[in-house]
Amino acid sequence: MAESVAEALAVLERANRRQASAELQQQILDLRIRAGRERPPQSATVPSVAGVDRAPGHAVIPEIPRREMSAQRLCEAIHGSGAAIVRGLVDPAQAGQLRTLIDRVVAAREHPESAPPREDGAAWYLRSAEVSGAPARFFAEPGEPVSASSSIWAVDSPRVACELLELYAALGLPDLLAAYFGEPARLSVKKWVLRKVAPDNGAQAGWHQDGRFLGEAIQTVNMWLALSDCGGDAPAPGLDLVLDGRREIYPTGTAGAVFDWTVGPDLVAEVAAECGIVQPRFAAGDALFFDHYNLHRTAFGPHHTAVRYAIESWFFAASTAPLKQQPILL
Ligand SMILES: O=C(O)CCC(=O)C(=O)O
Ligand SMILES: [Fe+2]
Repeated sequence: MAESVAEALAVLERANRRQASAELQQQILDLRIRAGRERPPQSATVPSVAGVDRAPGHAVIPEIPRREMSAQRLCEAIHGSGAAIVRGLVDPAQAGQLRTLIDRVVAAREHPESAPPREDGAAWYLRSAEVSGAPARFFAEPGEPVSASSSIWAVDSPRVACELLELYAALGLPDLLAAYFGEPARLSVKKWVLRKVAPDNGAQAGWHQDGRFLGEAIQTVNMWLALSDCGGDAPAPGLDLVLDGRREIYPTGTAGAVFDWTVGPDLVAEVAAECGIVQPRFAAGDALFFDHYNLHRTAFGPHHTAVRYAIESWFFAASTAPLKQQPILL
């Protein structure tokens, strides 16, 4: 990162910590989006995958104790089994605060008259001129029934995005990911998403690999942070994953697939016959790490009665971050 950018960010972030300000939050994010477009040269060494056991048949996703989290451990788990779980990455109180923040952002979008999108101290829901496009809509047209599910780009809430950036720094993610990628990591506008998923809302949950949309000439890590008790027998939907370290992109739109972007159930069954499907149970604050090769879907089932909150943060190796995804300086 250019020193002038780092200095400007440090000044803005210190000022926002001293006195929270909607204007500062917007400026911080704008600066990070502008700076995210620069591509640093690829540099250092990356963790070795030489000894990783890619044999299918691991029965569970490897778990890494929070204090033992390292680029090497993450790399071994992702390359070996397709994913890793870090329990209690965020403590339950902080997970609760993040749920409250997501509700506030959803309210600002849905009911701006009672939940102002902008207050002096908080840019709750404000679109930056640096951002283009829009996430998939989950809200109905006037007159249609309103879905309880929401997906909101984190950047559309500078207040929340700034808080998350501070959290990621406190967790040591920038250094951990730089060691994983061998270069700095970027977030992106399009793949940094606040999620509130309704139980059994009728949505078809499609098996997919994010590499299908993002391309394969990339290096990524997705940190999917559960903010609700979800998955498995929990009342809220989690994620279903194929335990697969093979790292190949499967064809979509075939083998009984409902959509052209999903992997058909017959093919999923074939792949899973060798490696198995897991429906992990998550507590609020648990994090799941995987990359663009992971085959997964949002879980759905009749036993779900509760809303699930989560934050999806796709990190890219800076030199491979697709400009279309609108990279953001981490
Ligand atoms: O939160 C979900 O249900 C979907 C998440 C997902 O597909 C992802 O993080 O790639
Ligand atoms: Fe996904």
